[in-house]
Amino acid sequence: MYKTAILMGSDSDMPVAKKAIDKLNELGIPTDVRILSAHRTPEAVQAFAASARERGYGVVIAIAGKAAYLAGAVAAWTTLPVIGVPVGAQTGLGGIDALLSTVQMPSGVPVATVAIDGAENAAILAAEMLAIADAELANALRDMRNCMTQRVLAKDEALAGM
Ligand code: RP5
Repeated sequence: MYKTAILMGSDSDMPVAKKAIDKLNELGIPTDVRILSAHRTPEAVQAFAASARERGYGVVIAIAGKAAYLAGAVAAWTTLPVIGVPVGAQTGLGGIDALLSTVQMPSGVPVATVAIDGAENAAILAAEMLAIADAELANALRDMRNCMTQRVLAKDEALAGM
């Protein structure tokens, strides 16, 4: 199975990254987690991204806040799919800064951007990409979706009985 990489711009992004780590672990997807900053360690970002495919990664999740350049910087150095997670619901600008920095990639170098702090969805989207060529993972995703549906139906039923 391809590995997934979770990159975060700072250790302060860990509370958001944890949501992706937990979901990928739940799905049994091998995952490496790194702190790599587009601004503070640009050469390390380049080295990681340029060799990611040959080192067995299938998708990269890049998590960053403020002038969030990480996902775009990674995408510049690889043709692997890159999923960007803008961080910052708790900051002064509410993550709008990171959202716009991540989502507004110029044509030719895409970053698939999820919601502000939406790391769980980033993990699920990464799994869906890997499941294109992995029937067992596709089944796990279907089961996970079915469980979610059942939980919502149960809540609705409980509400109706009140
Ligand atoms: C970004 O700046 C990081 O991804 C983080 O979200 C934000 C703040 O970083 P710290 O100053 O907390 O290290 O590069």
